[in-house]
Amino acid sequence: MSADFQNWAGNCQARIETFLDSRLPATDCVPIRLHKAMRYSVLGGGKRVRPLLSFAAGELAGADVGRVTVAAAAVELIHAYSLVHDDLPCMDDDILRRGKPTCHIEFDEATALLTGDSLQTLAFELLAENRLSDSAETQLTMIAQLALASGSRGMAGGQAFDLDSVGKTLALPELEFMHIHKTGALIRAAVMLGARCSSRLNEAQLGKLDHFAKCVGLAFQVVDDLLDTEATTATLGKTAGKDAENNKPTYVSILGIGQARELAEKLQYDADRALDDFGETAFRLRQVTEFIIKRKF
Ligand code: GRG
Repeated sequence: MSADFQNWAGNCQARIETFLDSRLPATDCVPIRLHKAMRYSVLGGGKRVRPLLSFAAGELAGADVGRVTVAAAAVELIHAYSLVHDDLPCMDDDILRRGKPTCHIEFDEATALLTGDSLQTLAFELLAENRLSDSAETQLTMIAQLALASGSRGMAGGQAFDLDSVGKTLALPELEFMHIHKTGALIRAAVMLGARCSSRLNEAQLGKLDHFAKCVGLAFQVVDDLLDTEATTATLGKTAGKDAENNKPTYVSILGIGQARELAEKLQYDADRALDDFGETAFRLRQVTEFIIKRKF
């Protein structure tokens, strides 16, 4: 990645870290164990891919960076909650996340459950108590969009489909349906909330951004499946090879490594085409897409 992108991404990551640090309850605030677990699960780790997408979409739309920071933080909190719950014994039962013990290993299962719940509600608290748009109606649309993306018709629904698919053979459209919900819905919300912090884009432009985000969401998952096969636990900071171990259908198990890599590149191409009308204003979104496709962890 270019030095310019690394510099920009580093600034975005620092901004989101500082904001989350300031809004997560302090560890001397009761209930202390829960607040420690929340901070443990959110701060000091992760690639912050979803916030990067929000910031890049916000830049394209000419949005106020303070507003985008709130929206990006809300999306990241939902993401962090999903990881904490996904690692629980009743789901993926994992012991390593972001290079350290998962929340329920470091604390306990009940605390991990409450941590996920509390991160989720904190996300909506942030969206409700900060001004994100000049239009109150748009702000409500943003809140509804994140709720829809997170719930049973979005991420949680995709997770239910995923749990149900263990040991089964899925056709490619079924796998795509699962990932459009499980991973893609939140990535779409990250892009759209960032863009909606400005009122400059019309519905047709928002539609193009949404199509871009859909392609990127799927590409993210294809690359995730490839990394689960090709990368090591040390590089990923989470247990590698879990999909095959758990007998889960993936893009690699269905297509093989070569075709899965080709699919990721085709999705990157489709994502880029969706941005054509935005010209140079979309260059950060193109860079974040490149980062998602080329990442090694
Ligand atoms: C428990 C409601 C509920 C949902 C869980 C998204 C999800 C559904 C689970 C996450 C498990 C997982 C490994 C999914 C595959 C794609 C994914 C979201 C990977 C992790 O995201 P990254 O790579 O993680 O952005 P970092 O740590 O960089 O933030």
